[in-house]
Amino acid sequence: MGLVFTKLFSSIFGNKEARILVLGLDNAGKTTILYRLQMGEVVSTIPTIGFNVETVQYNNIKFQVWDLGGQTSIRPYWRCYFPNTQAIIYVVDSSDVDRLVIAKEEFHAILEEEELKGAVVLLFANKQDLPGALDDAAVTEALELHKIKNRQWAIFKTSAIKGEGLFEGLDWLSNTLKSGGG
Ligand SMILES: Nc1nc2c(ncn2[C@@H]2O[C@H](COP(=O)(O)OP(=O)(O)O)[C@@H](O)[C@H]2O)c(=O)[nH]1
Ligand SMILES: [Mg+2]
Repeated sequence: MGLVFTKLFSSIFGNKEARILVLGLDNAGKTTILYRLQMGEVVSTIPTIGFNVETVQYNNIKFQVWDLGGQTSIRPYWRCYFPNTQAIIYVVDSSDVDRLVIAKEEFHAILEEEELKGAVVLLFANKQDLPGALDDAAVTEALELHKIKNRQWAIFKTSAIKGEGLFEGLDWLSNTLKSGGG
């Protein structure tokens, strides 16, 4: 995947600083995806009052990952990470049906953020290998994706463990960013 990543993303942003946020509830599979992409060393930091941010830097592109949900007091600190964000990759545990409502609320709250208004959204309906996992259509409905306005988005079925679907999603993302989205 490291090579694939180079191919897809090396020419998109030129020398411009770019940020791609990988977000979702804890246990969705975000960290697994980050390692799967094999773009470089994952650096883990706890910058302020206790939320963990994982960063992989690839040329001028920063991938940054943290868990949504939980404490509302730390949310204002998230905003430090919003400027220059071209894309959000939102990861859902498709087998965690009980928490889909929370996943939906967190997702739409993020989309409300002023500094993220221009960001393209790629959703991963992850953990498709697990029995009982909802498919992309069911996750689309549960997350009320039809409510997304004025933004390019797409959802892909993935299994981060098996490495399935990730490339297809990133391919869509790079093409969308190339054609001026984000
Ligand atoms: N079966 C299955 N397990 C997964 C998948 N992706 C992640 N996991 C597992 O789910 C757990 C949480 O993954 P992690 O990447 O730490 O989630 P994060 O909290 O979003 O960073 C770990 O035990 C992973 O091995 C997947 O596609 N299928
Ligand atoms: Mg993690």
